[in-house]
Amino acid sequence: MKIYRTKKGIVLENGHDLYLVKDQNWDEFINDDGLYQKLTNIVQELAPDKEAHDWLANALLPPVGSQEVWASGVTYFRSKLGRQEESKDSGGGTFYEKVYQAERPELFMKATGPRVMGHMQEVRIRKDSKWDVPEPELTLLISSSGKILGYTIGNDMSSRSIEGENPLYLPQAKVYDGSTALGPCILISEEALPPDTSIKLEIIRESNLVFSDSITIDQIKRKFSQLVEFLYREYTFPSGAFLMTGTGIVPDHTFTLQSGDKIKIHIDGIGTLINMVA
Ligand code: DO4
Ligand code: MG
Repeated sequence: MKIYRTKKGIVLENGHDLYLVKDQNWDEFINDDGLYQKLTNIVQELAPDKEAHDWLANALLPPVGSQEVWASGVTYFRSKLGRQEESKDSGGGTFYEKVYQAERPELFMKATGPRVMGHMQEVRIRKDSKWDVPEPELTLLISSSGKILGYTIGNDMSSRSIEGENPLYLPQAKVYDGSTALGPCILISEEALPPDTSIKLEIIRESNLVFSDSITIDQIKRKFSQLVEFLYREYTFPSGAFLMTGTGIVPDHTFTLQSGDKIKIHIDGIGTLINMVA
């Protein structure tokens, strides 16, 4: 089952049916270890809203309230390689290899909820950056108790020139206005995603496909539960949290994003997140 945060309330999608749940506080609604069962009950009690198909696409909000969005780094081999290349003059050959192998994952704070862009909203490139990419990332919704409740699509917009110059510039490479997008919905599931779940990135420039690649989630080096365990070790999340799980797709060094590009990220079972570059 999928949930959407919209201007009219929370919309629940079950098969072809949509259900409008009004007057619910988003943070309280999603931060619930029994969320899947709650959705199952709603489907049994509420009649489908036939008109919701007509307005849903135009009423979408980013699927995040007051939750923080965190991100994982160097969880796929391709990310390790790409970062070693971009930082070879600043010693990246060793520290990215070390974090890829280490027990402790790289975790960083990406955005507070109100800063997150949603489906069809604009993301940004920093004005002081010369080399920029989107990072298409499966993103976990986690309750305040640390239970993985669901999955959404994340775009971890990144400046490769700033991160490559010095790893201590990571927060500036990663955290700026318009650097985070989530959506369009959250897949709520009691089951783990199938290992062959594919993440696909397409970048369209003036109607031409200028980049396309895909990866399956079984290529990730770490278990999602391990990432969550480290994130929650010494930090509390009163309304739950979102955790991006890292990118397995990195364009080669000749590619950089441009203003006007359209970024499409598709994840099997969840949907497609589209953002335009401002
Ligand atoms: O080490 C820097 C960030 C890595 C990252 O964002 C990723 O691997 O997705
Ligand atoms: Mg990333």
